[in-house]
Amino acid sequence: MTNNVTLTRFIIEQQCELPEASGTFTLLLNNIVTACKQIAQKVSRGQLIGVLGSADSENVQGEVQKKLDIITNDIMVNALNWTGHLAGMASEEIDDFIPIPPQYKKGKYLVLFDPLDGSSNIDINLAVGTIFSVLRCREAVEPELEDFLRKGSEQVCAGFVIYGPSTMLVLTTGHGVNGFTLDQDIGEFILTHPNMRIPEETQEFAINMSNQRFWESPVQRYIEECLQGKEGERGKDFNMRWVASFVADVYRILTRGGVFLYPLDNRDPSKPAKLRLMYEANPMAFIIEQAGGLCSTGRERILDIKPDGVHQRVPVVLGSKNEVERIVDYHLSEAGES
Ligand code: AFP
Repeated sequence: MTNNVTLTRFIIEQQCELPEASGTFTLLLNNIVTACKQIAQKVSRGQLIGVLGSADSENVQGEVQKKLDIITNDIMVNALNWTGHLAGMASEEIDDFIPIPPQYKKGKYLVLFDPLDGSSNIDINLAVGTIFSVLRCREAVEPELEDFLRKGSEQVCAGFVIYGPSTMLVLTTGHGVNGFTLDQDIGEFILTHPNMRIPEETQEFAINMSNQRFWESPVQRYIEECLQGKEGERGKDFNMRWVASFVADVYRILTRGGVFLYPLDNRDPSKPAKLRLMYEANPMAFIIEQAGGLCSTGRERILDIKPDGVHQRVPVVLGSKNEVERIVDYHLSEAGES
């Protein structure tokens, strides 16, 4: 325990180190965190308040929505739209970006979020989470789509809250990565994991093996070498994990290293990738790089991608630096580029 530094104290102390800071960002972050506390309460109550199961509707991705997908989306929108800090929002659950209602003052930030990542796990009581990304926006204008389509390297903040055995917030504003545990008794996030760093080496990979026949050859090669263990090319045995909840797999990698792959696959040519760039890959890439790891599509740095849509999907390879570099090398050498 680090002498009970609350999130509020932590972000105000960070703000004090930035002479140009107006305090607006600190207030915005506090609003986002308050929304996540409300989501934590709904998720933990589960069937006691009848929020599990399907909503019998589809989102813009054509995916069946869980009741909690809709409930958590509404919590995020209603916790942020009145604050006067935002020019607009975007959500996995909503087709177009979300403008600020005319009765509220607009601000200079955009927030993009997946309100409940891993929601296919909610009915089986596995960890799920909220992922958010904060961008700056042109001031005193109605935001347009182009204002949202910024490279991940332009994010001013990224974070996620994992609703697991503990409710934890992982946050970066570009000055390292810090983890906070929700103290349910006082309703405050407490700094418990300062300066999180990812080991450069690992012996643990995360991938959905059921898609193996659809992968490109560099990924086939990498996973095959891992499976060959110490008798094979790698000379060491590997362990495998797959939670099918991005926040849970990423949090594990932040705490003990590892490599996560959701690669391109040719299962459905209309959806060659699964994870969404703007509110899943980009915020996680910012966090992973700030913790000393790497995040790539296999061919290019995620944070360098110029988005062409709010719901654009990308292949993701992230985690321990040396493993990601190896996987990228396999992709580039196959293309004769390394
Ligand atoms: P859901 O939010 O629909 O559960 O999707 C979760 C997710 O986007 C990401 O959190 C997981 O890493 C990935 O999908 C799991 O995908 P598979 O179910 O295809 O393994």
